[in-house]
Amino acid sequence: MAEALEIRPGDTRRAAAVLLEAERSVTARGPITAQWPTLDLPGAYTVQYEALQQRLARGEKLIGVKLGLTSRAKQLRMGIDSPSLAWLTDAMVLPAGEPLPRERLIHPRAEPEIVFVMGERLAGPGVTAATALRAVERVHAGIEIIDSRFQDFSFTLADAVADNSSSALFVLGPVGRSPEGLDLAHEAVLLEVDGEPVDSATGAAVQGHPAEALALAANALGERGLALEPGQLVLTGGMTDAVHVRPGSSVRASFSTLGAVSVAGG
Ligand code: OOG
Ligand code: MG
Repeated sequence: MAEALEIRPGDTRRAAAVLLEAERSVTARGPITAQWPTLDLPGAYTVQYEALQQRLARGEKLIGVKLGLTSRAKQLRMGIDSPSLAWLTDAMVLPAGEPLPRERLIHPRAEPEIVFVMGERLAGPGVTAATALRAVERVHAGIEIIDSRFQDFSFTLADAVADNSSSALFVLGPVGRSPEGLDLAHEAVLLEVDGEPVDSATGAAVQGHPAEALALAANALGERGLALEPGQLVLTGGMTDAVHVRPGSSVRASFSTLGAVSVAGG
């Protein structure tokens, strides 16, 4: 089996397949860069895109993108100081109220995020936070469940990008609000584990304003000839550090105007 997991430098398809297999078999592994030390960021995005193609080929539907490492709290925790972009598919939706499917997860962590639902197509270059926000139809609270395929969440930026930024699941809050009249820099979140407050932040933690993260995504996609499409979701990145979701525990994110989202640890 160990031999079957070998990744040869330059073999993006194989790297993608190995990461998807780690996810399927719920088995953490060492970083890809240990086997492929010259894997750079463009190469990592190629692995990530290849993994998306493999997900789509097995029937998953593309539903949007997620930003990673957009807040200082997340960047400090992971020791990485630049944001990343990754893909969301319908297989990553955890319906509100459903407990975490623990048997499918290695070491899940939860993080509160502000989520946009696009009303219009959006692609760079030149997208600003203001133009980005005008393309948004609704804003939701969300909790992302991340689950790195790497042991101890230990990785370089290239590893994490190849691993679709530790994507696993996300829960969308039930309240969807028009961005007009919302002050997302001041939108606050209180994160609680089993009813105990553990962290808090405002939308300003995410690149100064979550719409800056959205603009970043649109510009990065535009550079690759891609775009955000109407109806797609954009997770703008963890506002606080992520917290472990232990069996039997529950995590709740209460937002000031976007409502609350909870996840039971299963
Ligand atoms: C990388 C995923 C980052 C976020 O919101 O910052 C991410 C990780 O922390 O494992 O989803
Ligand atoms: Mg996240």
